[in-house]
Amino acid sequence: MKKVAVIMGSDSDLPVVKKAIDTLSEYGVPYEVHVYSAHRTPEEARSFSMNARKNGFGAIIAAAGKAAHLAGALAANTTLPVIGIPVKSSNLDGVDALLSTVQMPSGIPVATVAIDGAANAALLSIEMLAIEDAGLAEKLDAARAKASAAVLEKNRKISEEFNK
Ligand code: RP5
Repeated sequence: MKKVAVIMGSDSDLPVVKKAIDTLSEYGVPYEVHVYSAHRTPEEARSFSMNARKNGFGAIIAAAGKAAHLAGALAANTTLPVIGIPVKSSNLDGVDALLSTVQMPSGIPVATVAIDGAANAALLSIEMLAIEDAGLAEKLDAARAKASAAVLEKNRKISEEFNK
């Protein structure tokens, strides 16, 4: 199976990024986690994404806050899909990072999830790997079925209480 790269701009992003790591672990998807900053370690960030495909990665998750250009900088050097997580790490509550990450000019896409949306970033990367992996697709289907059943059970309880 291809690996997923989880890159964060700073170790201060880890509490958010942890949900992505946990989700990848739950699904048994192999991953690597690194701290590479687009502005503090631009060479390392560039080198990682340039070599990511040949190093066995299938997708890259990039988490950054403030003037968040990490996802775009990684996307500039690879044609692997890059998923950006805008991190809420500033006085602007992550809106700065959201706009920086989502507003990529044409030609270099970054699929952007919600502010601090690390679990969805991991799920999206898993869906990408599941295009060619039936076992992974089955796990995704099972998780959706479980989530539906949980909501229906909540509906049953609420209906019992209020719809007499
Ligand atoms: C961004 O600046 C990082 O992704 C982090 O969200 C934010 C603050 O970084 P630190 O000053 O905590 O290292 O580059």
